[in-house]
Amino acid sequence: MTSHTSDGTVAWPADLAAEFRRKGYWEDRTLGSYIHETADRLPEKIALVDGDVRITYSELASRMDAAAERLLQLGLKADDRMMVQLPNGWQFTVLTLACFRAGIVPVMALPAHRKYELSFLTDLSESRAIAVPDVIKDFDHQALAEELAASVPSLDMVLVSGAANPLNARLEEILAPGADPAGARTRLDASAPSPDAPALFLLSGGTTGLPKLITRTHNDYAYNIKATSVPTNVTEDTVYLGTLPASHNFPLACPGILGILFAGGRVVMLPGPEPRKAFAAIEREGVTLSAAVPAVAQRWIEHQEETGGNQLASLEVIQVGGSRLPDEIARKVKPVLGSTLQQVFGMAEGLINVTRLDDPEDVICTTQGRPVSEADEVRIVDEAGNDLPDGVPGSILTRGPYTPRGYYRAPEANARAFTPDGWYASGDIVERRPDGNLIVQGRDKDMINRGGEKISAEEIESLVYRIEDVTMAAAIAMPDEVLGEKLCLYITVKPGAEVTLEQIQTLLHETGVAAFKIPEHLVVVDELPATKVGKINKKELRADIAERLASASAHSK
Ligand code: OOB
Repeated sequence: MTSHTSDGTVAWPADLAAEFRRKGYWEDRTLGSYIHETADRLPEKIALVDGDVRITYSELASRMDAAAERLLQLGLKADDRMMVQLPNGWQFTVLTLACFRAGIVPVMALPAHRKYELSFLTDLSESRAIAVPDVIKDFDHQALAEELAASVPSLDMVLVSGAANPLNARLEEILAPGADPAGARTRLDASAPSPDAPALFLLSGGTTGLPKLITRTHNDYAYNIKATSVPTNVTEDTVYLGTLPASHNFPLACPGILGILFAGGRVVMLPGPEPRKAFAAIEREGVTLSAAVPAVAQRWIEHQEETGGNQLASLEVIQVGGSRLPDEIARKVKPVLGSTLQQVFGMAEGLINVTRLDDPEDVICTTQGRPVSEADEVRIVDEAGNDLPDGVPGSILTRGPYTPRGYYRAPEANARAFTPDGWYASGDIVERRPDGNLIVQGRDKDMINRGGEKISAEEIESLVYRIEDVTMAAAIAMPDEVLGEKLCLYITVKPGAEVTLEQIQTLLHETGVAAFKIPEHLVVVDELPATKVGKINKKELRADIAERLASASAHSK
C-alpha cells in the first residue's frame, strides 16, 4: 500500500512557515503532547465525562497511548487514514487523540453520513480503517462499514463501538488503559509524527459538487486551538458541554473539546443538544461553556422561557455560530439564559472570528466578531478583487497560520477557492465595521446552510438529474424559522411527466445520502429563470419561494 498523504496537500511557503515559528504560532509539537503536558500537571483531575464514565487526565493519557500502540499493532502505520464516524462520546475523543499520537490521520465524518458520502470520502482519503458505532436509531453502521470494506480497495479494517460482531475489532478494547503507560509514552515519543504532518482531515462545507478534505497539520491545528482559547477565557476551571457533532471544527477545536483538554478543564459529552438533557447536564456538572448553532440556541432559549428554573446558573458563556444568528435572538441570550453570548463566524478551512466577552452589547448582538489571531489576514474585496472600504459588503479573503493553502488533492477546487498568493475565498459576503468587527451579510456560494449543516446545491442537483423525467433542477435555500434555511428544489420535467417530492426523497434515501441533505420542498415549474449569461437565476428562485411561503402562511391565517 502506498502512502499519499503528503502529496496532494498544499504547504505554506517556507518563509512564512519560518515566521510562524519565530513568532511562536507554530510550536513544533504534536497534538498528543499537549494532553501529556496536562496529565503531568493534573493527573487526578477529571478530563472527560460521558454519562457514568468519568476519565481522569492520567487515565486519558494512558488510554490514548495504549490505543495508539494497539492501532499500530493491528497493522496501521503513521500516515494511514482512518474514517471516524462516531457519535459524541468518550470513544470519539480517545480514538481521535490516539490517532494523533500514532500519526494516523482521522477523517472527520459526520454521524449523519451514509453510504454515498462515506464511500466517496473513504475512497478519496484512501482510508485503511473505519471506526463506527454498532447501531444507532435503527441504522446499522456496522453493516454499512462492512459493505464499504468490501468495495473500497484501501479499506481493510472495521472498528466497532458497542456490540461488535466477531468479524470486527471492538473499539472499546482498543481504547482500554494500558499496562505500561510510561513505556508506551517513551516509545510513541520516539516515533512521533512530524508537527508539519497532517493531523486530521476536516470536511469542507461544500460549495462545489463533491465534498473536499481539508488537511490540518499538528502545528496549524494546535495554534487554532490555542488562539481560540484566549478570547473564550478557557482555564482549568472551564467545564465544557459538547453537544454539536464533535467532528465539526467548532466543537472540536474552537476551543471545543481539544481546547478544554489542553487547558486542563473538564469536557462533558452529550450525543445531542436536546434542551432537557443538555440543561440537566449543565446543572449536574456545573458547565461553564458550551457551543451551539443558532437553531439550538433558539431551542434552549424557548425551553428556558417555558420552564423557568435555575439549571443554567453555572453557564457563563455560550458560543453561537455555524450560520447567521438573527440579531433579535442574539439579544435574548443574556436576559433569558443568563450567559454571555459569543458569536463565532468560523470555517473548517481556518479563519475563526469571535466577539469578545467584554465587547459592548451592540457588538455582541449584531456582529460576528473579529479574527482570533493578530496573524489572521482578512480582506473584503469586490468582484474584480479590489479592496473595499469599511462598511461596504464584499467577498471575504483570508490567510494566516491556521488557514491552509489548499484542499487535499483538489487542484480544480483550489484554483477556484484560493488565489495564487494563498488567500482563501470562503464565498461569504461580509462587511467590516470601522471597529474591525465583521458582519456576515450573505454569501455568493451555491450552498444551503441548514441549521449549520452545509449542503452543496450542485451535489444534490447532480443526483436529481438521475431521474430521467427531470429536465432541469435547481437546489436553493428557502427560509425556515427554526433552521434558518432548508433545501428547496425547483425542477422542470419532460412534457406530460410527473415527478413528486416523495419520489426524489426516496431516490436520495436509497442512494445513501445523509438525511439532512434531502430536499424538503419541491416546486415544479414550466421554465427556470435564467441570468444574462444563461445560468439558472437562483436569486430569482429564492425570491419566488419566499413569496410563495409568505402567501401560503397568509392564507393559512
Ligand atoms: C463552521 O464551519 P463550516 O466549515 O461548517 O462552515 C463554514 C461556513 C462559513 O463560510 C459561513 O458560510 C458559515 O459557515 N458560517 C456563518 C457563521 N459561522 C459559519 N455564517 C454566518 N454567521 C456565522 N456566525 O461553520 C464553523 C467552524 C468553526 C467555528 C464555527 C463555525
